[in-house]
Amino acid sequence: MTTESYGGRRSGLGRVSSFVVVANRLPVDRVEEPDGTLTWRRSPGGLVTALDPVMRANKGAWIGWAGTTDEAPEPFDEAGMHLVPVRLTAEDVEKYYEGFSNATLWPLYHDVIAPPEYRRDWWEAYCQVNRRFAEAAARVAAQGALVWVHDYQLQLVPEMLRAIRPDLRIGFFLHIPFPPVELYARLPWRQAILRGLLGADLVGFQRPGAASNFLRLTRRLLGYQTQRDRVFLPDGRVVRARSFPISIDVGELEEIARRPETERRAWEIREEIGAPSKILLGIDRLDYTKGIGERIHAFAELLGDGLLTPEEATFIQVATPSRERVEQYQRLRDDVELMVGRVNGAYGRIGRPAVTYLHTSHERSELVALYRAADVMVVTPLRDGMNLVAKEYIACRYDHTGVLVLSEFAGAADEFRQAILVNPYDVDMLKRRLLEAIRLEPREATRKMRAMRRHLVEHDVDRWANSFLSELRGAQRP
Ligand code: ADQ
Repeated sequence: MTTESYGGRRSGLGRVSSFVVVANRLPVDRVEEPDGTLTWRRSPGGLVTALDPVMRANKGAWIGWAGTTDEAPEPFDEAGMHLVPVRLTAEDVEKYYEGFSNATLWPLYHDVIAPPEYRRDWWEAYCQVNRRFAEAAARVAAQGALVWVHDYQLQLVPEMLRAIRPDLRIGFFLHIPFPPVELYARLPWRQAILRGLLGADLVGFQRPGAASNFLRLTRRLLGYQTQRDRVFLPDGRVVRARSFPISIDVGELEEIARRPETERRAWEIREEIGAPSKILLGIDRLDYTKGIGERIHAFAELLGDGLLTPEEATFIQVATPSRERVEQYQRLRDDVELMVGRVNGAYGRIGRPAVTYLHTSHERSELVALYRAADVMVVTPLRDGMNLVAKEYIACRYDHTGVLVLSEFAGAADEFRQAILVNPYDVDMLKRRLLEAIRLEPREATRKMRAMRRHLVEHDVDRWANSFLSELRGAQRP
């Protein structure tokens, strides 16, 4: 990649970059300082960490929504990046983001765990907002630049951008699952979205199965020819589609995990919840795909059956607030909180809850202390693109202790066959796996954790970003 065009100008269009990321959100959050001034702080998200080295080396630009519905701020530089805010009105947020992205695509792509709603006005807003992002990218990208578009909110951007700027190399990465033909075919705008994605030179997925779903759909719904990971378009272009499993910054987490103050905090957490022999931990966005209710239900049955006592094991569930204006999420919160209340009413004691439930966001250091405190990490989504929490737990267990219970339906299950794998829909299996994890012999736990860490250390987030970008760079010149 070259940097020579950065800082240059394309007639009357302002600053341009040779590397451009397009994602729904900018990688910064607006914060108010104690003196009342408004500033930006880099958000803790994994994507910004992953792309940081490429962004700095190429003085990259990032196009995204700033998270408010006020007038979008002018482009600005922060944390070594050129940031270009895209404006969303309150109506855009309601229809493009909460509507089409999170109440149509999200449930459809996650196996229809919740019923998707198909509304034409949401689709129109999705098209309009995708066009706005594509136009912003077209203005910022230097001649021949590399543009990397992210996730389900922006699936039309590759095609729209290519129509304006055929000189660019365009990559797209989907962070969530891509559904099988039988489910995807329900989408009233199924062909338009496939065409949108095929505007890219390279389409990346978390799992090989998602890439094959996509390839099969281009044959079935568009009649295109495919060969292995390639799609042949009528205009002669060739698009590649394959899996690039995302990862995390292992070194950063391990460093925090090794700090004495982290160990102290982990010890404090154990004391504060009544010093149980085993701590089970769940950390998830409060989302119906994560299987939070299923795992608490299984844990409660184990207590009810007398197979576990709260002295032996307690559960900490961190459920990060998420999409709180979408109705399905409001209902989920009520259901989970009702369940936690019932379990604690039945099995908790004073100073010793059966389930400690936290509906809050936490500093990274506190999350790491929780990972250090947890004897068993319970990651049981009903469907998940990857699940970074599973990888974060493994990264923090530098001493090879701890047991991971992992859903077969998380992308991470492809990589961590040594985890205690479970079908979260099967409550009896979930109960058996939880017991197995709690009682796993330490030597066997160490053997499993060592193998999982070896894989993770070799496949960290730098490798993910580099492998995607080097393949994109090698894509056929437009
Ligand atoms: P998510 O569905 O958000 O991501 P996940 O991969 O687990 O799910 O990432 C969640 C992140 O949020 C983790 O880094 C975690 O540490 C952090 N987090 C969780 N609770 C928190 C809290 N209370 N406070 C602070 N941070 C918290 C989507 C897809 C996934 C895919 C990722 C990345 O749904 O399948 O793995 O993108 O591609």
